[in-house]
Amino acid sequence: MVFKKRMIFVSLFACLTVLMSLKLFALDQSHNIFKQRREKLASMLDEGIIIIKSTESNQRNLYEFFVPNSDNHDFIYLTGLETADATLVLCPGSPEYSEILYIKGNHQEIKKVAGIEHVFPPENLMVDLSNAFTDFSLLRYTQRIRKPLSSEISRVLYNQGKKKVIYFNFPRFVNLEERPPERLDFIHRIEKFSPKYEIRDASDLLNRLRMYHDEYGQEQLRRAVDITGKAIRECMKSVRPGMTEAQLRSVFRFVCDFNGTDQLGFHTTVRSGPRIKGESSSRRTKVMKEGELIVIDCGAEVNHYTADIKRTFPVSGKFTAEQKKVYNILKRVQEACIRMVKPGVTMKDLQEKAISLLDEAGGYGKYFGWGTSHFLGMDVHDVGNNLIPFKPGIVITVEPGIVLPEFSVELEDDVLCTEDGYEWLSQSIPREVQEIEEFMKKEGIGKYLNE
Ligand SMILES: [Mn+2]
Repeated sequence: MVFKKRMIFVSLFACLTVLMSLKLFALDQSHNIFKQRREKLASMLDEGIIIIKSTESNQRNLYEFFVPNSDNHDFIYLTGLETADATLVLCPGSPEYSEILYIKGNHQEIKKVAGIEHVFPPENLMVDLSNAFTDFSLLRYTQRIRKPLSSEISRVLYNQGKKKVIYFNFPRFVNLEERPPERLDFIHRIEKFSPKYEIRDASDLLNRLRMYHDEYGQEQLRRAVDITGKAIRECMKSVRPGMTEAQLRSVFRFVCDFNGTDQLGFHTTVRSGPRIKGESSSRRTKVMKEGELIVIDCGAEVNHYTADIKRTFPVSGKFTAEQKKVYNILKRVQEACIRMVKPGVTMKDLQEKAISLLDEAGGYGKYFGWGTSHFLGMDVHDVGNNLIPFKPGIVITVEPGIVLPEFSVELEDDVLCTEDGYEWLSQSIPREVQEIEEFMKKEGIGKYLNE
């Protein structure tokens, strides 16, 4: 009897263990951030399928902030993978084949990272889609059995209505002077087969998703800001008259690399002395002189998320009285704008506030010639609709400046909109005059580089 009881107990325990491990496995899968993102995207879809192609690089663009792999960010956002020649197909209308990935490499590993069950080599894509775009009801029963995936996509497309809707990742920016990206050939080829295909831009859905950062995205941004802060501090400690702007840029890059960034989110600017109108300042190499102010505009990138921060500090380690006065005006204006950030506020509100405060402080509004804010995320000027009121999860920069003929002061900070206000991600990077001057007395690595 005792023995039996023990047996029952042991089997119960074994059953529980199995159940618990299954539960854990299920939790693990549902906690895959990329899977969650795909499910959210799928829930926004009213009909059709989504095809997202990875890209090696995008068109040469007209904007300095559009980094070479910007076009790949949708694919990385949804899969966590950055392999070239890969295609993600989402077919939410199919219970069995809602997510399919065509990609090179170790498929077991890929399944784990992306949380996708159906992974195939890239060469299967055209065959599978050719079958899928053939009317399901025209297929013989044997074809349906042998090609379950294609039959499923076909069934979904043909059952949903008169139009066969395909969402596709078109580029965000257009440069008509350059050859169009190759992936557009693929979508145009599909379009030619039937007037029933309706090709829509997946960015209409993806922008609405990507502009509100999930926990994972927020965490990567905090890490990117943190490393950027370390590198800026090192630049403050390292600078001295006689050093070139390029040398200070290399200090920034070194500290970022040292702290494990994958790459920089955009080309670093180090500008000493006044801004010159029309000059592209990102590749300057000028020697920095006593009495000048330096503006550094920079951002480390962590897991494809970038910071975007500006600090202004004196080459000599000490602000002049005039520099200090103007700097403090800008600092107060920027702070007031940052403290405005909360749900419901718009970018236009911040812009108007910045201009009016700069004007009140002594007519400085006319010395500020760019936008106060832009979205920040995987791209340094990230996707999102900048006309609608803020909601929790958006991350913006707040970056007013005062550009005088003699010198310019510029500050840029990264701010997350929360439920009831904001989180100032870059607040701890030195910005008070006294704090900067004290900090600059310390020895930095740049001071030893010419020994
Ligand atoms: Mn910026």
